Amino acid sequence: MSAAHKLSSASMHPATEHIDALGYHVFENGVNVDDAAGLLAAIRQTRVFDASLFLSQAEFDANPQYTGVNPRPGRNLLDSFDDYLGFVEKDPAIVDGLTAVLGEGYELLNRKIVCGVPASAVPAWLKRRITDNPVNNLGAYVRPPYRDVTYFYGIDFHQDIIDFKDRDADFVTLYVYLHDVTKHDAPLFLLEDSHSLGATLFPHDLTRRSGGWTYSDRRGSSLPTKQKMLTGPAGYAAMWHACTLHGTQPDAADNERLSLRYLFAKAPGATDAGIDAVNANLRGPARLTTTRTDLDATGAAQVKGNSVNKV
Ligand SMILES: O=C(O)CCC(=O)C(=O)O
Ligand SMILES: [Fe+2]
Repeated sequence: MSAAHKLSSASMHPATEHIDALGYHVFENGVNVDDAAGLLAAIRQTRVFDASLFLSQAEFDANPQYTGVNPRPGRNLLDSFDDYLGFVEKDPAIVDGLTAVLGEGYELLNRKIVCGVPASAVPAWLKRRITDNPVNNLGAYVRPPYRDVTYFYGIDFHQDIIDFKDRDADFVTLYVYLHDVTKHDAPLFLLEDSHSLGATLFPHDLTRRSGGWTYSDRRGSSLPTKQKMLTGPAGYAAMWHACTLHGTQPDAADNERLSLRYLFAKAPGATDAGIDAVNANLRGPARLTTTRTDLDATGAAQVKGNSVNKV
């Protein structure tokens, strides 16, 4: 932890310390690997993760819909495995870490399956259309019954608060890998300490430097940030602050990457949450009224360009 950061002794849990100092925390033992493999097999039973996921160009162009294309209550494949999810949601180390950071009574805000779509599964017409878009969430192009999972073909560096204008960064993202993720499986890239400038507008101001990036908040502060690649075995679990910059490159492997993505928030009124101590150390705001400028009024990309693909 840098000398500039101060946490009260009540906040001295490794998960809180790591999120304060670096913006993320890796759970040393992950979650049960056999349970992760079992869930992965069950997910793979539901569909083939290939080009059959997608609308044809003519079908898409007849009526382009860019919003309402993500999992939602009633159309969320992960919810159908509710009975099975104790291996994550009740794992003692996960519960302990979340309780330290978010306080007793923390809440599940959102959970879903994320698929990193392999290059081989993306139709050529679609690849041409989306190359270098900053956010390649493919939901708009996916056949409606399959929109119970979120599909990415890379996403530029962003903060997960991007989806929560007018909300404080009082939540964390928990990611769980269901199979081994190497550098070839579209691993998450995190920018260390990037949370410390608080919430900033997407697309972010990042300039490449050796081993990482210079990150500016466009408010007069900037910092050098190291890039951390999250690779690990099945059951690997990590969580990060809502202002921690992270992204993925398009999946160059032959196989899809299937992961679990959870958002957990502090309970209203919790007084014992480490996140409050972390946020007191931020050098910028913990919330924004506008979080992104890359979309037009229909939700289509109106900005091209992408940093994470230049890593
Ligand atoms: O899984 C990915 O490819 C990136 C996803 C991500 O950053 C997110 O879901 O917020
Ligand atoms: Fe994210």
